[in-house]
Amino acid sequence: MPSKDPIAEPWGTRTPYGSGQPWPVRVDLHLARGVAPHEVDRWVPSASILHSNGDGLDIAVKDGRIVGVRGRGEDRVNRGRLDPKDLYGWQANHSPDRLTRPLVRRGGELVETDWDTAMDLVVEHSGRTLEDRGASALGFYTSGQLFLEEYYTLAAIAHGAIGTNHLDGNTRLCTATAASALKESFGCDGQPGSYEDIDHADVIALYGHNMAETQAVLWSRVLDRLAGANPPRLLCVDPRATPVARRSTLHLAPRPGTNVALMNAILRELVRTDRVDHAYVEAHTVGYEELVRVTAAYPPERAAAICDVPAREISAAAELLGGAERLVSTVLQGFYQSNQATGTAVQVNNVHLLRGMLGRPGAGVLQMNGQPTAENTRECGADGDLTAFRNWNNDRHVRELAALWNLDPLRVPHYAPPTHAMQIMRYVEKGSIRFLWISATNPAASLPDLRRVREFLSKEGLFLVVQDVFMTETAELADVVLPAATLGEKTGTFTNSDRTVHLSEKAVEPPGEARPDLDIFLDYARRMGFRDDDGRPFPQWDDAESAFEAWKRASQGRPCDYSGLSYERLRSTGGVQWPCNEQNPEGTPRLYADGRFWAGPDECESYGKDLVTGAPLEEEEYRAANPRGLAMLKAVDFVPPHETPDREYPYALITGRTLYQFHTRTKTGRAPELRRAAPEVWVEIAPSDARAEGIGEGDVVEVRARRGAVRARARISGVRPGVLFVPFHYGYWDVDVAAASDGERARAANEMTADDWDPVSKQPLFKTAAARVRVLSRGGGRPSPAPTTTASAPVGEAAEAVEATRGEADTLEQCHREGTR
Ligand SMILES: Nc1nc2c(c(=O)[nH]1)N[C@H]1C(S)=C(S)[C@@H](COP(=O)(O)OP(=O)(O)OC[C@H]3O[C@@H](n4cnc5c(=O)[nH]c(N)nc54)[C@H](O)[C@@H]3O)O[C@H]1N2
Ligand SMILES: Nc1nc2c(c(=O)[nH]1)N[C@H]1C(S)=C(S)[C@@H](COP(=O)(O)OP(=O)(O)OC[C@H]3O[C@@H](n4cnc5c(=O)[nH]c(N)nc54)[C@H](O)[C@@H]3O)O[C@H]1N2
Ligand SMILES: [Mo]
Repeated sequence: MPSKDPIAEPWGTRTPYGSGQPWPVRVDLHLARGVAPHEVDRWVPSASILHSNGDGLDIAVKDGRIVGVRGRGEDRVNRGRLDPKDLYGWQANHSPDRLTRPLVRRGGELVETDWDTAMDLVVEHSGRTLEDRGASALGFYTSGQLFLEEYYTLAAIAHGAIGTNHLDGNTRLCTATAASALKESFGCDGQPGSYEDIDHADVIALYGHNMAETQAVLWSRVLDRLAGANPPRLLCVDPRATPVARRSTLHLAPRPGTNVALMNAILRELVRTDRVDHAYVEAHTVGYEELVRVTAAYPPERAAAICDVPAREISAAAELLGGAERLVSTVLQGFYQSNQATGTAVQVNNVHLLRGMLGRPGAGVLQMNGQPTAENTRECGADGDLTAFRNWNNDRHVRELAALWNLDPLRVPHYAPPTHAMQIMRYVEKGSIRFLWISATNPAASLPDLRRVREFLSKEGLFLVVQDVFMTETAELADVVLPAATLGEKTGTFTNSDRTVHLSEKAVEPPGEARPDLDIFLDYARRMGFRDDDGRPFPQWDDAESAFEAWKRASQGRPCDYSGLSYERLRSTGGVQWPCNEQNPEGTPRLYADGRFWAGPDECESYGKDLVTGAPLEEEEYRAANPRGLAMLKAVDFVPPHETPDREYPYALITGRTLYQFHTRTKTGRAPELRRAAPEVWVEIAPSDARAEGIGEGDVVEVRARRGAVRARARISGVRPGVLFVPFHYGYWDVDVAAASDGERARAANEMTADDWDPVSKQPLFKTAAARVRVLSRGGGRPSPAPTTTASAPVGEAAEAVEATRGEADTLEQCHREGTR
C-alpha cells in the first residue's frame, strides 16, 4: 500500500521481506487533483531526477500536459516506489515563471529576444575570445542533472572542438570524492556494488549518508529489510540524530571533520582482531603492510579523543563490521564534503578489501552519487576527466579519444589534468577566463563563500551564458540566458548510483521557445562551424539517439561499456546496469566479481595521488607500486581541518539537506506540498548548547562565520553538542532581498562556507567551518519551520512546544517567512 500522505509518511507503508528474497512491489502514484488514472492519455517512461537513486517512473500525460507520475513496479531500482519530491516535484514544469524565451543584457537589464539574436551573441563572444585569447580563455561549468547525450556533446565541444581544458561539472561539489576514492582504490571510477546487495546484507554501514532523506526509496528498502526476517544490523556515522541514526544498531556521532581518525581506528581493530581475509588481500591487493603500519597509530582511545566518540563504541563498530558476513557500505557527503574527504572515503574501500567483501551478493561498497545524472557527467568526461574514464596522462588514451572524434590528438588538451571547477572559478576571478557557459547549475547559491561568487560572476570583462529552466540567482548575473527544456520535455538516457541506465522519453512539448540542452549545444557547434579532420560538421551527431550511438563507440572496451545497449533495448527492458556489452549482454550487477580491477598501468583512469597533499603520481611511480593492476590499500594519517571551532567561533558548522527540498529549490520550491513541508531556513542546535546560549525553540538567531551570516529560527534537535546545522536550500530567488536582509544577504548557508577543498578530489568542504550564534528576537511561541519527520525533528521541550502548535500549519509558513525577515 502506498502511503496516504507522503509528506507525513515519506517512506510509506512497509512491505517486509527477508534476507535474500526479492524486494516486494509497491506502486506509488500521484495525479493532479481531479484526474483519475483511467483518464490519463499516455504513460511515458522516465526516472526520478531529484536525487541519484534512479527510481523508474512513468509520466502521466493528459491533453498534452504532465498530470502526474507513477512508480514502475517492474523497475529493478524502486519496484514502484517514489519519494515525496518525485511525487510532487513535476509540478514545477508548469510553473508560470518558467523561462520561455532567451534573454540578453541591454543597458544593464535582461530583456527577451529571439534565439538567433541570443545565439549570435554567444557565437560572437566565444568566437572572438577564442581568436584573441585562445581556448584557455573559455570555460564551461555544467551539471549532474542533464542527460548523458548532453554531457558527451559538451565534452566533445569543449575538449575536442574548442580544445579548452576548462570543463567541469557541479559534480565537483557532489561526487568528485566518490570518483577519486574509486580511482585511488581500484584504479578507475565505477561503482562496485548494486542496490540488490541491500537484500542480502547482514550489516549495512552508512557513512555521512542520511539515506532516509536523500535516497528515500532506498531507505524504504532498508526499512523493509528491518521489518522482515533476519534483519541486517546498521551502523551510522553522522553527527546528527538522523532517521538513519535512530534505526541503527550503533550510531557514532563524531566531531565533524574527524572521519579519518575514526576509520583508521576501525581498520586497526579489524587488523588487531584478525578480521582480515588474508587470501583475498594477498591475491588482489597491494599496500597491506603500509595500511597496517599507519593505522597501528590509532588505537580506539586515541581516535576517541580526536573524534569525541567513546572508545568502546569505536571497538563495537569494528566488531560489527568485522563480524559481518555480507557487508554493504554507503558513503556520501558527510565524508565527501568534510575534512580529508578522499582519504576517508578510501578507508571505507579498505574495509571491504581487507574483508574480501566485494563482488558477491550482499558484499558491496556504494560510493554514492548525489545528483540524478552525476554518473554520466563523470563517464562522459564533462567532470574534469576524459571521456569514458580515460586517463589524461596516458597518451594512448588521448590518441584513442582523438581518433573517435576524428580530430588531431594535439587538439585535445592533455598538458595537465582537466581543470577542476574551483580552479575554473579562480581563473574567472583573476580574469584569465573571459567567457563562461553555465548549464543546469546555480553556483550563485551552491558554491561556497557566496559574496565572492556574486562578485566574480558579475565581473566586468566576463561574458556569462546561463542555460536554465528558471530565473535563478545565477541567471540574474548573466549576459545571455538560454531557456532550457527539462525532464519530460526531452529525450535522453541517464545512469544512477548503481550503474543502472534508464531511458527518459519526451512526454510533452517544452513551454514557449525553451529547447532541450542537447539542441542548444549542437546549435552552438553548427553556428561556430566546428569541423572534424575530414571537414565534416563536429560533433558528427545531430540528435539524442545518434549522440547515444556515438557514445556507445566511445565507451566500448572501457569499464563503462554501453555497447550492448540501445534506445530500443532500454525501451523494452527498462533499467540495465553497465557494463552491457558482448560479454555481459544482460548488464553487470557487480564490478570486480572476478577479483580483476581496471588498475593496470595501461588501462587505469589515473595514476593516483598522494592522499595528504593531492600531488599526482607519475606513470613510473604507479608502475613500480602496482605493476599487476591490483586493488590498492592506501593509508592516510589524520590531519585536523583548517577551520576548527575557537573562542570567537565556538561551533562546528555543517550544512546539508532535508527530505522535502532539492538543492536551491528551483523545482521543489515551486511544488506547493513540498514548499509547505519545508518553507524556510532554520538552524539546528543541541539542547545543551541552546540552554547555554539562552536560545529557545523558534527564536530568531544569527549564525555567523568568518565570511557571512544566516538569520534563521532555531530548532532544538538531536544534533551533536558543539555543532550547528543549516540546510543549504534557501537562497534568494523567492525573497525580496532588500527587505529580507537589512542590507546583508543572510539566508543562504553558503554565505558562511569557506572556499576550501579536499586536496585530492578538489571537492569543496561544505561541512567544515566554524561559527557562532546569538539570539536576535524571541520566537513568541512559534516553533521553527523545520520538518518534524526528519533529522530536524525537535527533541525535549522543543518537541512539546512544536506539538502544541500543530494544526496551525497553513498560517505557519507565512509567519515564518515574515518572522525571519
Ligand atoms: N531530499 C533531498 N535528497 C537529495 C538531495 C537534496 O537536495 N534533497 N540532493 C541529492 C544530492 S546532489 C546529494 S549529493 C545527496 C547528498 O546526500 P547526503 O550526503 O545524505 O546529504 P547531506 O545532508 O549533504 O549530508 C549527509 C550527512 O552528513 C553529515 N555530516 C556532516 N559533517 C559530517 C562529518 O564530518 N562526518 C560525518 N560522518 N558526517 C557528517 C550530516 O549531519 C548529514 O546528515 O542527496 C541527494 N538527494
Ligand atoms: N552549503 C552547501 N552547499 C552545497 C552542498 C551542501 O551540502 N552544502 N551540496 C553541494 C552539492 S552535493 C550539489 S550537487 C550542489 C547542487 O547545486 P546546484 O547544481 O547549483 O543546485 P540546483 O538547485 O540543483 O541547480 C540546478 C539548476 O539547473 C536547473 N535545471 C534543472 N533541470 C534542468 C535541465 O534539464 N536543463 C537546464 N539547462 N537546467 C536545468 C535548475 O533550475 C537549477 O537552477 O550544491 C552543492 N552546494
Ligand atoms: Mo550533490
